[in-house]
Amino acid sequence: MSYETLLFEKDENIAIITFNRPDVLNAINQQVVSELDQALDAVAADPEIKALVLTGAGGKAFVAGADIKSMVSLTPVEAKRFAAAGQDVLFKLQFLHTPTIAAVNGFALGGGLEIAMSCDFIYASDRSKFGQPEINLGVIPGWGGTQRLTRLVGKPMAKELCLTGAVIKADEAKAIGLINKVFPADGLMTEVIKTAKLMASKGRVALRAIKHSIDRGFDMDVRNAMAYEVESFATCFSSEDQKEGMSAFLEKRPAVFKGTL
Ligand code: CO8
Repeated sequence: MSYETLLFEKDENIAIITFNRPDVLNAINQQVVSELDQALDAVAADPEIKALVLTGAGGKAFVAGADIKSMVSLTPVEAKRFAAAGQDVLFKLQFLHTPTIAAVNGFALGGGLEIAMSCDFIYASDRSKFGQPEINLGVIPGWGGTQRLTRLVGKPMAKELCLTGAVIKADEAKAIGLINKVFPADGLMTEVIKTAKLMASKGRVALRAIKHSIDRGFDMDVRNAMAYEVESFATCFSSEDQKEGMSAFLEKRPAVFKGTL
């Protein structure tokens, strides 16, 4: 599969998708949305891939948002279609079975922040900047910003960011719980890949069960969420990985997970 707006590479058992429109700070148009959709399908279909990293080309931006040039003359119907298509792809990203990290290496604004928030967590360079500046364009976030941001940082902070369009630096983003870790720019990818490979060394069934238990459980009442966790826990016991993980512990050797049921 070849892409015009993305780079897709594999490094052992992790995949790296790089948004690759540096001339426009990797802004997202319809082509990027559909290529990202295809790339996520490719990740889901590849049994070797056990973790995914998303990042941006050019050193200045992760993604500076939806492409404003391609949005300026949208009708309400077209805007609805563009927003819905983006949301569908970001649900696909959020509910991918493999763990995902957003490696934010510059601006993550508007749709860019919405993509990063659809990953399991965000690592960022100390030069990164985050915001939902749609208010400055006379619109609102349309790819989940009002919802994912609120769930990550709480209502007052999400409202402040969306209502003012303020752009915050990496240290502030970390302080409000939007991102997990901040690294010097030249060390970001090394740290991201190290963490992706650490996750990829674990059992596939348990990785998937943890992701879905946290993501789906978060949207349920606590009793149903706990029941979902019980079912997910039990499912792990049908896997070779559970037998290998526990046997390895008892035999005092490192576990070698094969990811088979
Ligand atoms: N769309 C299109 N082009 C962009 C975008 C963008 N989002 N961001 C930057 N560019 C282009 C610039 O136009 C410029 O192009 P050119 O060289 O041809 O003039 C090039 O990238 C470099 O940008 P700047 O010269 O502006 O670089 P600066 O370092 O001066 O500024 C900023 C960087 C602060 C990031 C600035 O470019 C900026 O403010 N960009 C726009 C950020 C923004 O408003 N993002 C939100 C967009 S709206 C959105 O994401 C909604 C998502 C939901 C969609 C729902 C669908 C209906």
